[in-house]
Amino acid sequence: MATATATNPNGTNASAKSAKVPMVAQPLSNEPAEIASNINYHVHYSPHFSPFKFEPEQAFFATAESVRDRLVQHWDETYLHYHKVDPKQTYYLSMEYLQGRTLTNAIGNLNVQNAYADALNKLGHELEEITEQEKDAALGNGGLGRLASCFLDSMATLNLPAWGYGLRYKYGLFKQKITKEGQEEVAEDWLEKFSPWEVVRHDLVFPVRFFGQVEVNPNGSRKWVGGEVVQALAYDVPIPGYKTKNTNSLRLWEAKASAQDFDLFQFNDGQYESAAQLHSRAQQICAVLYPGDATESGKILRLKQQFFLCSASLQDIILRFKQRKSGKGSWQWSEFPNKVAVQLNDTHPTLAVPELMRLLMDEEGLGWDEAWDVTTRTVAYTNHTVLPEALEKWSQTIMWKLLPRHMEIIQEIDKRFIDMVRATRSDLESKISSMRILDDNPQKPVVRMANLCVVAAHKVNGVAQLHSDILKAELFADYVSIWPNKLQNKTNGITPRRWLRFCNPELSNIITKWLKTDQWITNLDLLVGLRQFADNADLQAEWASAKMANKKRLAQYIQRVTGVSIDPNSLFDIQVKRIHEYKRQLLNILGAIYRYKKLKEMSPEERKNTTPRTIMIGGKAFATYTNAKRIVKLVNDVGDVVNSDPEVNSYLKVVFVPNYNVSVAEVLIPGSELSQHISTAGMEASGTSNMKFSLNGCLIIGTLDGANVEIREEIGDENFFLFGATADQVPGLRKEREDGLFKPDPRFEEAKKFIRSGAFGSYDYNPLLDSLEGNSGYGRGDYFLVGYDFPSYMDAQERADKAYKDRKKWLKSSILSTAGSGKFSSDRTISQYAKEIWNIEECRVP
Ligand code: F58
Repeated sequence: MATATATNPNGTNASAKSAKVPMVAQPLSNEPAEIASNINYHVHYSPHFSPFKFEPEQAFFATAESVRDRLVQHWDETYLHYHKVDPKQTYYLSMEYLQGRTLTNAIGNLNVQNAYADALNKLGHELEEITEQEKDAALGNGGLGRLASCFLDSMATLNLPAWGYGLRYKYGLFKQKITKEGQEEVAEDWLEKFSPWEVVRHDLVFPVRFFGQVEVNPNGSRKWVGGEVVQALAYDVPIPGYKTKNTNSLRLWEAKASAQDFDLFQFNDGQYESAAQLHSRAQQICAVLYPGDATESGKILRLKQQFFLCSASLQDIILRFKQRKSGKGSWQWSEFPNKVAVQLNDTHPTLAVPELMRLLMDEEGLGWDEAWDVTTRTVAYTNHTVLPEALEKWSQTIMWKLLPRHMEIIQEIDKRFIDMVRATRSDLESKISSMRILDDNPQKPVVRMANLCVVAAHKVNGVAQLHSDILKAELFADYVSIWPNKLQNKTNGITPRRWLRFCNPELSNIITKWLKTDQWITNLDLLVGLRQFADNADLQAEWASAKMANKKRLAQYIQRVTGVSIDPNSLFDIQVKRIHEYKRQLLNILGAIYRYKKLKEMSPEERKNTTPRTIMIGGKAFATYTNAKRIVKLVNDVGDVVNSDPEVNSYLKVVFVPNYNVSVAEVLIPGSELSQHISTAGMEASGTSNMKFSLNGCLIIGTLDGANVEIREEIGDENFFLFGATADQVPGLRKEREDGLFKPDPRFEEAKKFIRSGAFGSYDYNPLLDSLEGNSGYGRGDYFLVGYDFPSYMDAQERADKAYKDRKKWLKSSILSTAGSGKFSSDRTISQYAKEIWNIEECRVP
């Protein structure tokens, strides 16, 4: 028999070892030997590669398939149980999910890590190496997408009957390459081989129409006809809860055209492109996450994606409502909101509102009032931003073209809203034009999606207390005066499974040991129990050694991906998030530049008194966001100079971490000691990485913005390096700047001048630096207050340097950071949504 050999780092021959393990399907066994047999069964009977190959890649796919076996069992039981009990269910509609890898999380939630590690050993492999084979599922841009994924984990863990709906993009978020020019985007095909986690449901296909026209029937009813129709096909991904049978679904839609749409005659006539026109148009829909929308065709494509998600999901939801056991063909539509909650993750799925109205009226025959009552009692909306440029507005012209019936419905919602305000609130007359859904500005008529959401949703929420307060006081203030109870806060959270238990097993074991229970994994408030030991020398020693192990692992990673060697004894200072001017990576790097300059000016003796630091910055810039890309380039250029400067490079390193994603975060966060959350106050809705860092015992340097405010409240202000203007000062400070009253700190001027001197190469940084100059004008006048906050930022950094020297005190703060992070579990967030918005309850699979 020809046997391909695979040699793992231990030098064992995996193929030879696996040849001794029988190939038997034993999907549910917990015995390592039987799990090994089951993996081997998949290697041979679910083949995806040439026979007899058993390298880590093959081992990963076979392992994943064997894990999927047991997930399928739980999944089917969950489906049946929900069908039997028929509880109210939540459907979370999101254009984005940042799932990351699944294997570690799945075997962790199923509590079979050790059994799988042993099984893989029997097959000549190491679990850690196998998990590294998996590609991240990156169907999202950043915080909003990752939040959706944390929510799915919590919904399943809390045994809630709740599903996710999204799109199955072929190319998720781009891969970031760093070249001499700076960031380069490369398409990442996460499905290139295939995803072992998804299951295609060939029986779940729904037609989705675009373009066409509205036909009026003799009885006055209206129907959307013509245009192009593509099919939405369901791919389900199992979402296992932690140590529970409940396994929910993430349903991702894929767009397809049918065989009838293929023009065989044209094809045989050599007209290949036009023969398959609809097929290629269908393929475009799920081709990429967030297609560029600078052009009209890009805008239409993005709108198509949004509608595709909404229409397919709602048709599915309605079908399931009708198929309920208790429905028996005589369902009452007024019951729909008692069985269905639809949550809109930002405005991207807003079209769910007119689509539900259309389906109820035009397909199911309901009248306007009844359909509106059902829709508004069903739908709720989460806002994730106050940045005006990020509030979605769609051109009415494009909307009429693509979705004519929906525009009629939106017009009617708008009209009725105005009538209601006029009839009940004459005092708001002057506000109507800004509260309306349609902005009829003849230059550029648009639909304001956030306004449509607020009018149609029964609940609207912000994602941190400060953010929700700003929504109530500013963006949505006028609506609050009409519907005082509609606006809520739901402070974001993160799943403690992925973000502590699985990414940081060293620290998790210490926590479990000291708390004498591992219940904290599902009841994160128990972490407060660590407070009483914060000064304990034994705990501190264990804590420090876990941190050191994680720092060493991180240093190895940095060496591997950048070639830069960093010192695990230096202070590891990390800022990782999307690159955006409001997040102020520029403030960070200007601070680093100033630090470098001062180090250069010091004598060797003086340098010895400083706190050695490794500053790591990572994140992706939107492909078309020029200033963000210049920041990426600057960080890389500064790193090149600083890291190769023998005078100072044992006191300072600056590293740009390429291609930041969920898996990279899982290595960075456990090894962090200080992390930067330094947005201009009032601009970051919440932030969620701040919670991940804090949970892993990392101290925060930050502004009073987003969830930082609540984190600081929980962990204690003495454990937080606070600086900067507050949200309510910001408008006044901008005004002062416009009036020419701003006096820059000399340290700030010195840092900028140093860049302009060419110290970091010949790239032209003037356009970037000019954004910090002047008092007004587009892209000028330091809108994000980098200059204003610079001195207090530098002072806070100095406090951090000092604090790091007092080891005991630092460790105590680190322990207290973890101890105070209980509030930021997404289990808490989701319980609040379940109770205060969705009105759903646990439905545990026995
Ligand atoms: C983020 N929004 C917020 N949007 O910025 C962050 O403060 C918050 O913690 C997080 O949501 C979760 O609530 C966000 O990530 C996007 O990625 C948009 C997606 C669509 C294109 C524009 C960016």
